[in-house]
Amino acid sequence: MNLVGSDRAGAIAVEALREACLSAGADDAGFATIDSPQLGGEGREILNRFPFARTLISLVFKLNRENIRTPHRSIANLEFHQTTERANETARHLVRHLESQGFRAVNPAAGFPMEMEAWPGRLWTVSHKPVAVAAGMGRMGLNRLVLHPVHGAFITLATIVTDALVAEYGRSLDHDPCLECKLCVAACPTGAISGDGAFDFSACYTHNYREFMGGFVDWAETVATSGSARKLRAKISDAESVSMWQSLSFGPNYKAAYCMSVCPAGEDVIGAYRDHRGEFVKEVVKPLTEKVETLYVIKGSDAERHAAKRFPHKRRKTVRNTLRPNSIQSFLTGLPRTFQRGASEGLAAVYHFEFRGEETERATVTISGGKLDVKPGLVGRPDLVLRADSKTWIRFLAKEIWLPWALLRGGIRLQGDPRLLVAFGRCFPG
Ligand code: B12
Ligand code: SF4
Repeated sequence: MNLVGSDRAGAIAVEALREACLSAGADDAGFATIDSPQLGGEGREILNRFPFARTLISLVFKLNRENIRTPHRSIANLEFHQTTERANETARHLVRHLESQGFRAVNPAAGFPMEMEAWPGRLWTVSHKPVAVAAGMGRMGLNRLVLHPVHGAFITLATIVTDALVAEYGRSLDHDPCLECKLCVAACPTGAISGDGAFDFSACYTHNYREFMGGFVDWAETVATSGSARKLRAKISDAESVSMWQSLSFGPNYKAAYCMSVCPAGEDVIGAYRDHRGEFVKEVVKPLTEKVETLYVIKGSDAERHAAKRFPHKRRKTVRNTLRPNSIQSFLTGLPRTFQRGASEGLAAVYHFEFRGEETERATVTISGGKLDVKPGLVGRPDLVLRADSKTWIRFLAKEIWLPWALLRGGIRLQGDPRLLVAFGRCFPG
């Protein structure tokens, strides 16, 4: 299909490009200009990586619902992997088509591989959700997934970044598909989704991504430190090790995605929920909430407490937090991802951090009313001042050195009530 100069200004006509996307295999497609205010900071992120970017093509791929909803993880994971494969293949095919017509274009991965060298920071090159929203493909639901007006949460997203111009860009969806039914809140086994819109990244990531990235690091460290096969088996069952093997050989297995499975949003999905709510809960929600399975949680986390209270029939297994900062910068940017608002209850304190040595940095961390605020520089009156050699602090967080030792050697110094440091630690368990 010829795309070049489909209109007089040299821009591709919307219908021609949409048709190309659908016939390549996408179930829906929309277009956002790189200047769209709806992209927030994502437009700048994309331009930093792809300075030629002018248009973002958002591609939507429908997931087969029952495959995702079943409590049998092998079926759900095959559906995720195959649809992601299809997304990558379709996007790659379209990039070839655009390139053959003289445009520059790239298709960042729908999921993996990612830029692992950036660990534990931002690993992905393009964030598909804000692009999809800016292109009018859906809106963010309470479950933090983009809800498509027809397919609801049951979609995989991909993005093509190109220098082609499109004659008309998508407008944001005029209605919100989220019903605020809060089934996603009720179904999440680790309490990652809150009714007030807060998302506990660490809770979702620790359980759902047990056989990805950091979960693998925890598994490998347990193997390395167990000392004998018998001691290893006491910590990791054979079933867990063969599951890890399966993930390494066939593609990593997500442990849940229940927030997607139970979501009734979307024209094609809503019927069963609207007409027979009780049946819907019995057939779709209950098999997941009642499933006996292992939940991976960090000791002392809000997820551990939530799982014990809401899902006492599910086994809880405590694991390490592997989102370990490797620099002061990643320590500060990572705090919001590991902050546990439940564990912070009753704490109201201002912390001043002053780092010296390899990295010099000053920051103010305020914890109050279950909220965390991180600001550069020293702001307000501190309740505790922590001055530390940057390397010592990072090694202390990685549990490579002991706090009393660091205090004795002067690598870390405190001014104020030391119990406030213990309280700080409780807010970031693991
Ligand atoms: C990081 C990520 C995650 C993280 C964080 C999720 C989140 N809410 O952002 C985790 C591991 C928890 C995760 C889980 C899942 N994800 Co995910 N994920 C991504 C990824 C790579 C980027 C997400 C993103 O841009 N967020 C947007 C920013 C604006 O969100 P934010 O809330 O401000 O910031 C969060 C992240 O930035 C994250 N973060 C920040 N720094 C770092 C550093 C590291 C190392 C990591 C891991 C995360 C991280 O923490 C923040 C707090 O939530 C995209 C793929 C992509 N390239 O876009 C898929 C994607 C968003 N995920 C997707 C899916 C399907 C899932 C799961 C259902 C996986 C599954 N099969 O079980 C769950 C659902 C969880 C949920 N309800 O959100 C789909 C969503 C489709 C849709 N309908 O919207 C995407 C778009 C993949 C795809 N190609 O389709 N995911
Ligand atoms: S499950 Fe209900 S509340 Fe959660 S995102 Fe879907 S429609 Fe919204």
